[in-house]
Amino acid sequence: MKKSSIFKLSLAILLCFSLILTGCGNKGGKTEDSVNLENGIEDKGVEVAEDKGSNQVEETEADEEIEEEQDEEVLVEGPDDGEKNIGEKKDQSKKEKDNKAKNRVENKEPESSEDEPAKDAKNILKIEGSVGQKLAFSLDQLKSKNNLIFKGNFFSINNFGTKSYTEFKGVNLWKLLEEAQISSKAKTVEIIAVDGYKMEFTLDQVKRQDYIDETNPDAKFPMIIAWEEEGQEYDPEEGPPFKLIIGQKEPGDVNKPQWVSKIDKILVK
Ligand SMILES: Nc1nc2c(c(=O)[nH]1)N[C@H]1C(S)=C(S)[C@@H](COP(=O)(O)O)O[C@H]1N2
Ligand SMILES: [Mo]
Repeated sequence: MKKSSIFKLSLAILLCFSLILTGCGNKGGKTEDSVNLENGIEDKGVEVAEDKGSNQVEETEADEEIEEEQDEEVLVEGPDDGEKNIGEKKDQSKKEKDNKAKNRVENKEPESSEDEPAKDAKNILKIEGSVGQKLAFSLDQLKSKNNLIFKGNFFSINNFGTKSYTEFKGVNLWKLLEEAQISSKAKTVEIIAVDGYKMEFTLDQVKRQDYIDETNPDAKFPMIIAWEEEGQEYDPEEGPPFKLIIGQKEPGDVNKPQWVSKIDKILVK
């Protein structure tokens, strides 16, 4: 009697053991599936991040207009759900910053492996297209244009509605283009950055010398190519030390996305 129950018990244990083993086999399969699934998600995550990155890089005036519309929506929604929007904005700007940091790293990597003279040659501001004279300026050459220099505290709104003031020093873009003998047939001016980010402006927009700061009725700004921000020159190791700055066209104008950092070229069309 005892012996047979021990036998039954060991049979049961054996059965359990083999069930567990089979179970493990299935589990193993599932684990593989879930690894694949995770990879799938990870891949998608990377794709999204890359998409975002390239969107940002290839931001055009049309995109910017979409951003402006989105921003208007946010502003309209604002009073209804203030706190939530603020949270979302913070989250979005963080993502934006992360993306920018990512872009920066990606841009910097190939540079740092190259030799010094090539890097210096890269940091030249070019003016090309419908101009009587193709021009190219080093930072020092641009800084020596005393009669074109403008310094001011620019008010800005970004596409998430964040407002700020930033002091910039640089040259008056329209005066610089006059110096390059811009063609009387020219229609637009495109500002192109080394990362592919670009903004196109009509000639009237570039000529305008009275961009506003919605918070300061006395302030008037031209479009400038800045080399100094908050009293600090841009680090030439991080790319061309030239940034296009524009004030607001009218109150509420989301002007910050129109700024173009690390300018490679000004193309007159
Ligand atoms: N070259 C370059 N310029 C750029 C961008 C960019 O991704 N690349 N982003 C634009 C956007 S969306 C904004 S809001 C502003 C941010 O300006 P900041 O760098 O002074 O914060 O830069 C603009 N200029
Ligand atoms: Mo932005």
